[in-house]
Amino acid sequence: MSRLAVVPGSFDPVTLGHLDVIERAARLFDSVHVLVVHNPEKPGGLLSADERVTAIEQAVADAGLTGHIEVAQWSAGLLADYCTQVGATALVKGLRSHTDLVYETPMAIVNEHLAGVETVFVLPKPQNAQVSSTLVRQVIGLGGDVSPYVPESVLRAVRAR
Ligand code: COD
Repeated sequence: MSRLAVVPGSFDPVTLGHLDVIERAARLFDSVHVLVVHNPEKPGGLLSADERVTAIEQAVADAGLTGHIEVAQWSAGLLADYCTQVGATALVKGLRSHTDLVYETPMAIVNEHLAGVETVFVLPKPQNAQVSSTLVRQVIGLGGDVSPYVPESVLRAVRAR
């Protein structure tokens, strides 16, 4: 049986930490949907949903990960409903610290309850563990260099603005 996993996030913008998680998910599952989800707790932002999708698609291609990875977006409600709609059996999320685990645990329990979907947590490489989209947005906003933290596709999207 073919196993599909969803890697959800705000991805504003996608970082090398996110890519680390996506690569691990791609190694563990037959196919992966990277899902740009509207997070009402994080309004506004750097890139539009379409720009986030494009940046992820290009980063995945640049990393040679094409084949069994699709990038999509979802703003129609519960993440659990997307998983049911596409037949995903797992969500893959990254843990940077115990704070992420505290934030993610209730969502993992509710998603299992709502859709029977398991949440699989993966740890990034140490050099990616401190990277966050929030940090990247702050550095960009203050005119700094984010090239150590994001894929080339994000640098292109920011330059194009
Ligand atoms: N290393 C490893 N993992 C990382 C890194 C890094 N450097 N940076 C981010 N991550 C992980 C995060 O821990 C998270 O798992 C994922 O990548 C996405 O991160 P973000 O910041 O892009 O996205 P968030 O945290 O805003 O998450 C948005 C979601 C929509 C995924 C989240 O809010 C969610 O799961 N919502 C569920 C909506 C829902 O259905 N709610 C009802 C019941 S749960």
